[in-house]
Amino acid sequence: MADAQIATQAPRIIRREDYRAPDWQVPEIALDFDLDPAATRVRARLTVTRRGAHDRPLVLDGDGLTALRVLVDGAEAQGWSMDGSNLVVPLSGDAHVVETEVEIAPERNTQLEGLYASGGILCTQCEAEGFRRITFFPDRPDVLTRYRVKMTADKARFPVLLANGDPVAQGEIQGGRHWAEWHDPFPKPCYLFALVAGDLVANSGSFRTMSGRDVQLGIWVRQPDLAKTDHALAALKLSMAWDEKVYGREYDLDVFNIVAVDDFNFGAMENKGLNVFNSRYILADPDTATDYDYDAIAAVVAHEYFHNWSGNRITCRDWFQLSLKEGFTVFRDQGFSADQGSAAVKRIEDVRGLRASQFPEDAGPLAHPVRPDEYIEISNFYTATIYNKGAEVIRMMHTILGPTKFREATDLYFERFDGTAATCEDFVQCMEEAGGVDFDQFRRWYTQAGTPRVTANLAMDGDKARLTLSQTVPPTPGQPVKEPMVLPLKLKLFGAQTGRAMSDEQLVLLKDPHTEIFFENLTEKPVLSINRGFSAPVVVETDRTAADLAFLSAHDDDPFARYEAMQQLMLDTLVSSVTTGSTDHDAVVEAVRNTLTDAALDPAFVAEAVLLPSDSFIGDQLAVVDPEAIFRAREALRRALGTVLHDQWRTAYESSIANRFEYSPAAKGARRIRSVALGYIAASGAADAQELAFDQFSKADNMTDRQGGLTTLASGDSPLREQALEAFYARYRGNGLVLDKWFQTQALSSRDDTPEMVERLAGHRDFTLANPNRARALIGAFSVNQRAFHQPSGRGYRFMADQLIALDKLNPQTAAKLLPPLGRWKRFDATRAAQMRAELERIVATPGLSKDMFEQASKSLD
Ligand code: B3K
Ligand code: ZN
Repeated sequence: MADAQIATQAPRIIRREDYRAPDWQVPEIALDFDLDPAATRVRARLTVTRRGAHDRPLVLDGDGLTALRVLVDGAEAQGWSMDGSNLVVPLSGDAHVVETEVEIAPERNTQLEGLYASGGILCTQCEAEGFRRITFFPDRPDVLTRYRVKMTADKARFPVLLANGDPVAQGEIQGGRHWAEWHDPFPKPCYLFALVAGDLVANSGSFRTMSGRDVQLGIWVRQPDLAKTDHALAALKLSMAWDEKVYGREYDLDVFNIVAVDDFNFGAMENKGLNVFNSRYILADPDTATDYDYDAIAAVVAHEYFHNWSGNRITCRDWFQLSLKEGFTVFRDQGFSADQGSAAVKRIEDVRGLRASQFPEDAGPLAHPVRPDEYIEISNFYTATIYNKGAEVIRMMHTILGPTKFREATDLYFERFDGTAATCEDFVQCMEEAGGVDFDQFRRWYTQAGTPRVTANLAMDGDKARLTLSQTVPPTPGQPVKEPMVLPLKLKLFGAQTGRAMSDEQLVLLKDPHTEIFFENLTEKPVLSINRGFSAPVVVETDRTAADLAFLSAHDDDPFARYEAMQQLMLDTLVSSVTTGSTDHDAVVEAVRNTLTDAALDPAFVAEAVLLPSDSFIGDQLAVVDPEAIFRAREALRRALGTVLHDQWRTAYESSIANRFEYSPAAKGARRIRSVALGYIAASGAADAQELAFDQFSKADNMTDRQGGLTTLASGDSPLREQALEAFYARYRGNGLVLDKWFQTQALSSRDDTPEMVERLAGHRDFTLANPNRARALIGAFSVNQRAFHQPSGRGYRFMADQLIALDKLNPQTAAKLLPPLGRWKRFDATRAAQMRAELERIVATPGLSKDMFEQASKSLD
């Protein structure tokens, strides 16, 4: 671990308002790597030019580096010094060549930032500030540089040497070593630098761009994984074609390589021409990957590819602008995925994800605007707010402008800012100019944190109706008072008797705190369908009755709104069970029956629509979360649904049995409804449910069905449970990605003994904190298992804090990312809150805590 990462007393706060353009630019760099896992020599030759009239020295960021040599224009540099971990070089002229040499030890890099080793592969991760752990450099995204990279390594251990751009030369030298040189013609910030050295093989392909250039594609993995790369390669080609068709953007280099590694802090990284991926987002075959995995692989491959324009060709001026590339690129990958299968199901999944991760973030101690104003550690800001709320903000602009003007606006943005480091403001201005709109007030989406709440009440008066809309934005840390937002709300009225649409869908831009909208000449009582397609990322409260919601769940012509009405009906029922003890399940049961027996519906949609809201989403609706009561209420409703609709679940289960695995939207939908039906059959307590699950588990020819069976068994208490877990372990013990599922499935179990079981699993021989996927599979999954994590004894909190303290010593970034569930103490009763706070205090008091963890834990205590 590098000492420089350790927080001193008061870590420095970086503020957006302090932004200043760089003093020195670096138009060119030549890097020379003498690669060795234990000791890698890095020589850097920077051409630097003074920017503007000033006499400030060149300051090069470093983190844990010792300068072995510093040269200026070929001679030993005079008067250079260290300022903390940074190298300061006084320069007299306006242009110089500065050379440095350092030595680093990739195999000892457990933070997985900078140059590190993963399973015998040497690879890099530089975003956001990892390049400074490789060499001295102005490590900020507004310094754009052309890179020439030479790598020399042992040929037997590292036969493949890759870097950004195109390969330009290679050769052999004595002692079994070889070298390769790559050149990237596109100036880029250093966070997009990458190199990989390893014993790798490629699944190769090619893509002809719309202007007729052929691009060589390679998905690089270790030999045994080669057979699992076809899906990723196919997804890459689809993404390249989609970006041409939908955004008019074509790839710009002659090669595009992706490398998969097992140890990675997040999903993947969009380095120019050389994406590095967490292997879980590349490797797939039917035996080891679920449909969810297949979809996620395609989405992440697309996301990283799309960054080539939204992120790389146009990058961020500073890290406060992170959502400029991330929000926009998530919006783009969502569009891609929607076009590959069911757009409605994709929207449902995305909204569910937003509610599961972003809404709680916006309501908690770590809430921050889409464009934050300050941070201590930028790695903590790769959040659901920056990514997913950021994507919703782009989506709202798309909704307001309409597809044609939106495309004109993105064309303008790409043309105007290509090759530069831009800001969120630049993007919004392009939207305004091309769209002919005024986004003055809309900009608050970038500055105000918190999820807006809308109330909508529809009152009937003769043949007229009045819709009253109000909005508020709750206070968040540092922002006690909020201004009204611009909320694009799609709405429509349906006749309660006939089910007919009574109006066209209209887009209302709610800008004021209160607005009234009138409807005339109504021939029957209307039912309100609002925020259709989830047109604004807000919470909507209406005075709609259970009957209204049941009606919409059966008759709305927007599939998302149908889903939403059903969710609201379920949520209202569950909240009233928790708060009043009511056990009236009839409205939900009948609505689910209607959906389940509606032959016109896509089974994939049905499977989503009949799922109950999660424990934690139910908790989010309550003033104080009562995990036990929520769990009981949800289980009771599940049992009622399982029992009353027993025959329908059996029919759904049996009619969705496929004979052979196929990855198609229809086959995926069948598998999805099958596992959902199995869950309800088990919830009914049917005598044969566990056998049925075991049968599905044992006979499955694909991981989706196998894991579906295992998930049901893992929450049950039949002897088949242990048998299945053992069989699964024995079958996949050599496959890390599948073992992650084994850990995760147990951590998500609804059994009473899950906390003890998770503690035992943390001592399992296959558990390690050194691998981020494994840490997330056990600790991350456990922390979102609401009832288990919040068990009244507080042992879940203690366990979590112990694990986070241990992980922080190895990998601060991944540890800090896992902290938020422990920080939400304000949402719980006094006893739990005190226990959670005590663990947060223990974390903050840990000697040598990273600044990553310090920021997350100390902010959570406020
Ligand atoms: N840009 C990277 C994320 C980097 C995270 C650094 N802590 C992957 C992505 O969003 O595409
Ligand atoms: Zn991204």
